[in-house]
Amino acid sequence: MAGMGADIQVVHTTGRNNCGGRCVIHAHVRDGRIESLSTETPGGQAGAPLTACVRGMHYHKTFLGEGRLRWPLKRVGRRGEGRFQRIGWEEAVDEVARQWIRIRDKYGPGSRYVNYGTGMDGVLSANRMAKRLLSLDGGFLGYYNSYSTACISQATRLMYGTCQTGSSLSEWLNAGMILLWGHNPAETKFDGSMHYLRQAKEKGIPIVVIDPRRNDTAAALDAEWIGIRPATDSALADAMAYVIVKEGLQDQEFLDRCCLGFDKAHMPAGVDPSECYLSYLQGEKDGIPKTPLWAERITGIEAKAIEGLAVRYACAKPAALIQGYGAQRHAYGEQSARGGILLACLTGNVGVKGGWASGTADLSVHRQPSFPVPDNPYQKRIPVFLWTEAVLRGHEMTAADGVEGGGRLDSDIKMIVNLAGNTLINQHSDINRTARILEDTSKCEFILCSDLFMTSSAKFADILLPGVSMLESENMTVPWKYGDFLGFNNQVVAPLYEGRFEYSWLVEVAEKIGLGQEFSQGRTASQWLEAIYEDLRISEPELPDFKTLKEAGIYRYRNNPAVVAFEKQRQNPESYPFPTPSGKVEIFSETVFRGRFAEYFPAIPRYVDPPEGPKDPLVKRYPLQLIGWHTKRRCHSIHDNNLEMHSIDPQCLWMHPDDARERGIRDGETVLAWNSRGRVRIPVKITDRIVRGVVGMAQGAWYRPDKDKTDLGGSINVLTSQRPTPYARGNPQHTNLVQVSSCKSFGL
Ligand SMILES: Nc1nc2c(c(=O)[nH]1)N[C@H]1C(S)=C(S)[C@@H](COP(=O)(O)OP(=O)(O)OC[C@H]3O[C@@H](n4cnc5c(=O)[nH]c(N)nc54)[C@H](O)[C@@H]3O)O[C@H]1N2
Ligand SMILES: Nc1nc2c(c(=O)[nH]1)N[C@H]1C(S)=C(S)[C@@H](COP(=O)(O)OP(=O)(O)OC[C@H]3O[C@@H](n4cnc5c(=O)[nH]c(N)nc54)[C@H](O)[C@@H]3O)O[C@H]1N2
Ligand SMILES: [Mo]
Repeated sequence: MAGMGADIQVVHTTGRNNCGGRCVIHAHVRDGRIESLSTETPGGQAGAPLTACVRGMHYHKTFLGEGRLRWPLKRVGRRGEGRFQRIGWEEAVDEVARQWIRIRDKYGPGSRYVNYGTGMDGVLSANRMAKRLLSLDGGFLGYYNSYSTACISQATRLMYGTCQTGSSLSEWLNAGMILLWGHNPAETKFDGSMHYLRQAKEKGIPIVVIDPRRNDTAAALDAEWIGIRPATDSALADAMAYVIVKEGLQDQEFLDRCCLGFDKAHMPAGVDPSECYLSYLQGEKDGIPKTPLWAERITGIEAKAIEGLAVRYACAKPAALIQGYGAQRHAYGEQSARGGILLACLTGNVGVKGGWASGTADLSVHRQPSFPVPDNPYQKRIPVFLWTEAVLRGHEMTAADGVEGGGRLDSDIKMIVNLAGNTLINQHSDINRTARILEDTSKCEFILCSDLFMTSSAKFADILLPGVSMLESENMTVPWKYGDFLGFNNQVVAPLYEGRFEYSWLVEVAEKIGLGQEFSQGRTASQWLEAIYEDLRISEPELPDFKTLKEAGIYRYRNNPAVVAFEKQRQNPESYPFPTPSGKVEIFSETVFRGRFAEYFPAIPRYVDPPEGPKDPLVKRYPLQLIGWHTKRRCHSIHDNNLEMHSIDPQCLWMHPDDARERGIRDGETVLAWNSRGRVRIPVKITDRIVRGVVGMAQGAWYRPDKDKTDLGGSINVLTSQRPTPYARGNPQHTNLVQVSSCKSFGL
């Protein structure tokens, strides 16, 4: 792991945050201190380079900088107030073990919950380690879904039966056209996406970006931008489908052979054929053909532009419609995701080189290692977004709330383990509501947090433990999404203060509750990494020995077969059915049609007006749609306390010039954005890079309330809602209505 030069030692390592990529980092260390970081230069690597971006190059300044938690803390004030007292590690471990058992015995194992948190996105994830111990000692309430892809993943599974719908990114270079739909990899990375998109541009492949903002990707690639009203993507998809069918440009052969429910002739037996998608498009039941003009009124995109886009996409042959996750983190996010998949099927771009099946587009060519968690003896699971509901009224929650594993939950959540995560407050919706729920110590009785900093979530801990960053501990990393490598996260410097890697104190908790040997199997964290790696080498024989991986910090696989998703299914659907109940791509879902969702969730990918969308009567009071996005200068909330990063993308509210003029707002002034859930004070940026009627701010800024609970940090989750999406029960964090005024009008 180390190369020597004068008295500088170079340690090769990789990042482990959930930031859309992994970077190769060379840490230059002298006398146990990091002097600087460097990274690999692009060019010459097989596949996409892993050159660090601005976040990676700031790891040492963020993680070893100001404000680190120094020692274990115990709450002394009201919960959430942020008053703590220093305690020793022994007392902390004692208290954790005591509550762990007390709560299990009093309320049952299903009252214990490990909160979503992705600060440690390595093989040794603090959450998986905690789940291992909980599983060994009776179980815990599990969750499914993520904050990232709840809607798109459920939608993709509904239509294709799997989320493995991604092909090799090099296939983009075979496309006749690329549509980036709610996708902004110039900021969100998605591993090597920009590497291939830049090559596609050089080849002259037309690239179109569909987004309420002219995002950084559109700017970087000088791509055509189609500005859409948020949460209306499936209306655009419907109208594009309408045009494609009207012009006879659909791939009828693929639809007939591989899809269910497009037209009357291909509907499941026993279902009224006019429930099919084509009947809906033509307005057979509602009398409304889904024409470009119909969609113009909903999406704000001119009918002519919709027509042109539809024809170009259908004629490009093959074309890649690539969905980010931005259009699905919405109130009817399932439908925007299904709309993209529908278009890929309609144009026959599934299972062909240079096409793209759309949907989640997961791709795994190599086996991914993970830290072993034994089967959870308590089998019930909630949708991850509903954990606040499970604190409030878990004992009432059933399948109607998305509970899996049978029946009602046995208990409310009484203990939360929140390690390396900020979804306890900052990253979950409706911060004011969440805070009210957590402040009540008679509801959730014990909250355990570990972090590096006093985040808004950490303030809600009863016991708060100081962790160690990626520069002070070891881990192994896998690609974020598409990548052909395995990374090693080497320790570079000694732990700061009394910080400890979560594994080491979890072993002590395990010992206290009599499970030391079962939990650790006698291994240190390092030994676990080695054992997991050796197991991986059995199925990935080209991997080098452990020492070689560690020294290099990265291993790039040589053997990377090119993948085209669903190639076999397309060629021979009889022998290789799609993994859905019908064996076909389910444009019409009988599961939905006959299921308990049918009342409020359609069986086909059609547009539905979402709550807090542009047609909600609430627009009279809150006339602006508010969206968020993932900024290049943070990984969620990480780096926000690194002031050096602020100038890279100052936190501000994007607003269209006409909306600003109507409100007498000037560029750069501080405004108040509010709705019934909360208030944020934030400087405004007036720009025609965002469509009219829409405002937006990057998600992840630290919540900093003043004494009236007005947030001064620009934290969007003060304004977002906890209303789950209809089918996935996902997070609708980009669908919000707000009003914005100059602070001056309030005398502020
Ligand atoms: N720099 C950085 N990169 C990251 C992360 C980070 O925090 N920072 N986080 C990583 C993680 S965990 C994830 S899950 C991914 C998230 O990846 P995404 O969810 O794809 O990222 P977002 O920025 O939320 O959304 C992408 C784009 O969708 C647009 N958008 C919003 N609403 C709509 C809509 O209604 N319709 C359309 N068409 N577009 C819309 C946004 O303006 C944005 O430009 O990013 C990963 N990469
Ligand atoms: N409004 C809105 N909200 C969103 C989103 C959105 O688009 N809009 N995106 C959602 C998405 S996609 C996601 S994935 C979630 C992300 O939600 P989180 O995973 O909660 O996001 P982070 O802010 O990255 O939180 C990581 C925490 O871990 C800490 N940490 C970092 N490294 C270490 C370490 O080595 N050890 C320890 N102990 N702690 C560490 C950091 O200080 C930070 O507090 O947010 C979701 N929230
Ligand atoms: Mo995410």
